[in-house]
Amino acid sequence: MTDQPKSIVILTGAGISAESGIDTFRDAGGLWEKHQVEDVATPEGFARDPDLVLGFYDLRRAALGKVHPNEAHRALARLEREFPGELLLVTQNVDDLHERGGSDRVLHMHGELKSALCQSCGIRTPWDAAMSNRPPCPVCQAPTLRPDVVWFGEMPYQMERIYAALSQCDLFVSIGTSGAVYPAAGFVQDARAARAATLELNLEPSEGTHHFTEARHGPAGELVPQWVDEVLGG
Ligand code: BJW
Repeated sequence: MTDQPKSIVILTGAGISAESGIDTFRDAGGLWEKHQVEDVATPEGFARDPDLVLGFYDLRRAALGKVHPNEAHRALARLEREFPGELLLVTQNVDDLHERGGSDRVLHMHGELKSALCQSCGIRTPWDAAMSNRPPCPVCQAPTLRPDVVWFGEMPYQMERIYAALSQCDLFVSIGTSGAVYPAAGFVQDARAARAATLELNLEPSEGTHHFTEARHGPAGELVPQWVDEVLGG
């Protein structure tokens, strides 16, 4: 690993929030064992059965009130405060635990549970309430709000900014993600094309673990604070 990185891109996935009590997607007992992905995480599933999809996200949004950030979220917030170089924190997670852990600059490439997207006027607006009761859009009043999350077949947010950061970073770190979903799963190769060092911090080897120059396996709540200590010099 680069001893003193100047520009770091961090990608987080569901594993970083697992120790906070939020289910991952693909682990045993994860969300995709309880729900069909094509029913709840595709535009086609939403068109077929909006009540099912709105209810699925209403439950997950409400559950955020019962969970708290863990040591891994807090360590990344400390890194944001104390690292003197460039840092981009990209999360695939739709929860708000990075923000509640103290990170001020988080790029949610797969959207956010606490945001609504109006299918009529296209506005994205902070949203903390249910949607299955079809509330009106605060801007155009149409009852056409959907969760502001990125489903399969949709374009993730801010890809230009992410690719620009990957092309200039000297360290890419992937935390708590299975490497099963693109384009995020390809970031390690994008970073390597830019000659960056690449580090995986995950409970177990991810699907793309062989692409990383270094991989450490264990719970994020232990690995991430240790790594942040190393970067900041103890
Ligand atoms: C711990 C831990 C602990 C546990 N400590 N670790 C064929 C080939 C290639 C690509 C495609 C293809 N067919 C279709 C595609 C594209 C498709 C795709 O990737 N499909 C795959 C199934 C193959 N992708 C898309 O459609 C995306 N859009 C797109 O590609 O647009 C075109 C484009 C073109 C060019 C450039 C850019 C774009 C959109 C993907 C949207 C994904 N949406 C979801 C739902 C979001 C809303 C919601 O939350 O409900 O995003 S799916 C779900 O998976 C969610 C997650 O963000 C995402 C990734 O999951 P994640 O975070 O990795 O979780 P898990 O559960 O998989 O893994 C958890 C990991 O943590 C595990 O490894 C554990 O071991 C570990 N862990 N506890 C540390 N304590």
